[in-house]
Amino acid sequence: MVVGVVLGGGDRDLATEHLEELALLADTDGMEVVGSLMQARSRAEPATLLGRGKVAELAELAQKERVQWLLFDEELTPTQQKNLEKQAKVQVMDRTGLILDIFAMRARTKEAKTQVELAQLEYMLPRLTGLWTHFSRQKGGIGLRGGEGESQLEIDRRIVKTRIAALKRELAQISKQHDIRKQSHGGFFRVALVGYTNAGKSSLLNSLTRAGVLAENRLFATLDATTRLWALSEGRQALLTDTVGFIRKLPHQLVASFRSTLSEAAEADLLLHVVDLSHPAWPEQIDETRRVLTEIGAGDVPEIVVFNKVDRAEAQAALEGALADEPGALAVSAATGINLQALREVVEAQIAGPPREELLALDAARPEAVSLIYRRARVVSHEQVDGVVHMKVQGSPGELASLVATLRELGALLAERPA
Ligand SMILES: Nc1nc2c(ncn2[C@@H]2O[C@H](COP(=O)(O)OP(=O)(O)OP(=O)(O)O)[C@@H](O)[C@H]2O)c(=O)[nH]1
Ligand SMILES: [Mg+2]
Repeated sequence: MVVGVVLGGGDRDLATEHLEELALLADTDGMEVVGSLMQARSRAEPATLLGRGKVAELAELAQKERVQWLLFDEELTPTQQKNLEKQAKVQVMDRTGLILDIFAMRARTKEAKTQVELAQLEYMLPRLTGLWTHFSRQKGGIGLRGGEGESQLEIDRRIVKTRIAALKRELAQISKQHDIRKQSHGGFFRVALVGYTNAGKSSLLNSLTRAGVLAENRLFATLDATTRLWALSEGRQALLTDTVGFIRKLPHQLVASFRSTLSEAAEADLLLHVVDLSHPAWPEQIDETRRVLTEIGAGDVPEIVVFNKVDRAEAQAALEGALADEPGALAVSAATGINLQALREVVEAQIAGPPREELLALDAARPEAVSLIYRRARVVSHEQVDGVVHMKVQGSPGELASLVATLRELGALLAERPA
């Protein structure tokens, strides 16, 4: 059963929409939603979020409907969660816990699995109390004899902390290997597909590059970044990367542990921000996506909004207003191919783009890098101070991006910033 709380005269329609999304998350996690309940309160009850009467009502409903989980859209403190479980006599999880569970279920690669486990343990650590027995049950061996006393708790905490440290080391190792792999992007212009979960990012990657990645009507179908070569006109190519989708209240533990996967967006030359225009909450989904992009350091990467699923009637109805709201946006359908050629052209124009200027600092002991710059961009100024060559260069965004990438690969670049 899904439960929502509207606090202090908040927007009820919005809360209903969030509750519907929570039900969709539950479905993705393999649960069957048997009912939903919404309560308006002036403020949260510190101990139980809801009032005593409402909790009793929930307990009764849960028993009648043989509910196994109460899912709260509101974030619960560890204490609230414990108290609710005790009083409603049924397991309680909040949106964060549910999202973590889905990620755990969907993780396939070693990296994704490590990232999810880290996020789960970070989430679990403050919730490890005598009453929170899921962990002891899961790991079997920990609770040796019944007593869930103070010392047992401390042992559990220590085990979790040790594991967290080990996972962090493992991830650091994996991300080092990533860095090596990333350097070999060969100076290609890099485009990343970003957006709310289920917007159609993987479908677009498939339609544009015949990638054959999994696309389905489930939340978080994609947990790993997939990169494919994207053939543009006149034999030119760019790299197109599919990324993990975002959602409202994406757990900060996940954002932190998925940093290396999410960095694909921060390091791209261009973001295609895919939006499901047939979804009633598309404006909020745009805001949420931009919020996460800022959080992961991708806020400054140029973005093209791509309204997807325009083959659907709901999207058609919203189209005119949406295009007026988001100047520069494009409406496409990954499913039917509408406007995909136009999307290609817009990206090509972006690669060619109006000329930009960059300031580059290079090691003066690398003259071959300096001459490379003269061959690949227009040099506006050039001076040398204390063994460092400072150059101001001009070129299209695509040219500059691939030039900078090449200089990095050569190990000759000391610093770089827009002029
Ligand atoms: N009608 C229609 N459906 C589409 C279109 N593009 C994608 N879909 C459907 O939308 C659902 C989600 O598509 P995905 O490509 O998996 O979405 P995603 O953004 O990769 O989602 P996550 O990986 O979960 O973040 C699938 O059922 C697709 O078939 C489209 O242009 N039109
Ligand atoms: Mg996907």
